[in-house]
Amino acid sequence: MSGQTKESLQALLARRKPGHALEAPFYTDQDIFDADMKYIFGQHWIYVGVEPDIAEPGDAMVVNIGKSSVIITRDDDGEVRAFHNVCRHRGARMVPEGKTMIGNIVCPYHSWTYGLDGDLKFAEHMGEDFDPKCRGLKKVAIRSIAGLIFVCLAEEPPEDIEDMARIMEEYLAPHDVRNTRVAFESDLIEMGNWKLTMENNRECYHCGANHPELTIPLFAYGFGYAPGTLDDEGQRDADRYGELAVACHARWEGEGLPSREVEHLDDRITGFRTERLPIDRSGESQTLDTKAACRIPLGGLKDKSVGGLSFWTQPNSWHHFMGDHIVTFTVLPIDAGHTLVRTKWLVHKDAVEGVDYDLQHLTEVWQATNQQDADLVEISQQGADDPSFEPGPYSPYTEGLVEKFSAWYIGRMKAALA
Ligand code: 3BY
Ligand code: FES
Ligand code: FE
Repeated sequence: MSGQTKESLQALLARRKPGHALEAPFYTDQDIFDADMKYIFGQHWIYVGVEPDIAEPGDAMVVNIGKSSVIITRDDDGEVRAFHNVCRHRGARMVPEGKTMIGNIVCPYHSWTYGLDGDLKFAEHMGEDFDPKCRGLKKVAIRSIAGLIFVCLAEEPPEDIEDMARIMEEYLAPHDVRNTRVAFESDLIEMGNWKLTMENNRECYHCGANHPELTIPLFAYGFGYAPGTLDDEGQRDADRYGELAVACHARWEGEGLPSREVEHLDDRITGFRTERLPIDRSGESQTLDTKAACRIPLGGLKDKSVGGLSFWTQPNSWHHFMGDHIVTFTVLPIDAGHTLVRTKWLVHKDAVEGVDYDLQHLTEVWQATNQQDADLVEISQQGADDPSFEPGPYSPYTEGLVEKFSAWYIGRMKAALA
């Protein structure tokens, strides 16, 4: 980054008005996008997928984080490992994006061959002085939390992921992520900056007007509302939600299911929040009829109505863990105005499509919701691109978590540039 760019970014960061959307360049400017990739996606723990993506030794998944490409694999001892997808000879990209099975990692260019531990095992014609021990693949830090895979591109990754791990291992254990299977996966390219995708995810102010499917199982009132302003029906619903949440939390915790809110969104490097939220009607799952989509419960859960354990991380993920299935979302920036949202639906590993679950029943709520959110992100970006754009205020009642995302982002960028 040029000195001038750094100074103007520092000035923008310094004058950010708390409680307001960010200024337009944060959503539109290529230099700021490059800084986001360097300081946010290059230095924090990034959620990339689940252990069931690479269930067996030799399974590999390549995830691109900006210009960095990472090979995530399971070695012969069953350990998950991550390497930069850059050949140590002349740098060729070795494995294309997506999932595959590999015995070794073989570079297509001159056939240098690496083991699943990253060691260089074979390189022809390199002469006597050549030391293969110095040419192993560069490692990327990897941490699996109860089967959710996070990687960090930094040389010294933030150590506070261990605080998140300690809490989340306990919350996630009942859903036994490692014994699930990816039943369906979708990649949706949103026509907007990644921060608009994240801001949109952190509120349900827009849910009532935009998510007819999601608001069947999910209570929008669980994400805040201005007291004393609802009509009679709205107030009844909000009160019902409040009472249900208290009763459910007590019941679930009595059953050994951690449920109460834990929130460290803007006071940690590795910011996160979790809470088990009640589901409306039958209480079972985030489906159109609120009934479990899959007949086989996760992790041997006996109680069908365990709500949805939600887990949100900074900078790039959110997840919903129910009794019968899991929906997990990864946000991967493409450029200043485009963002990939990768969604995976997980069911018990023994569940058979058409027998234990119907794919449409399993996926229809979030397929519809994702498209609605993509449309909202697109119109947000159009506004940010408009010369008349001026950052407006967040609602103190329904957009408190959006503020926490933006405040975290501004704080992390300031720290990186200091
Ligand atoms: O998926 C989430 O994180 C929820 C549901 C809708 C908006 N958001 C707060
Ligand atoms: Fe990979 Fe030459 S660049 S073997
Ligand atoms: Fe939404």
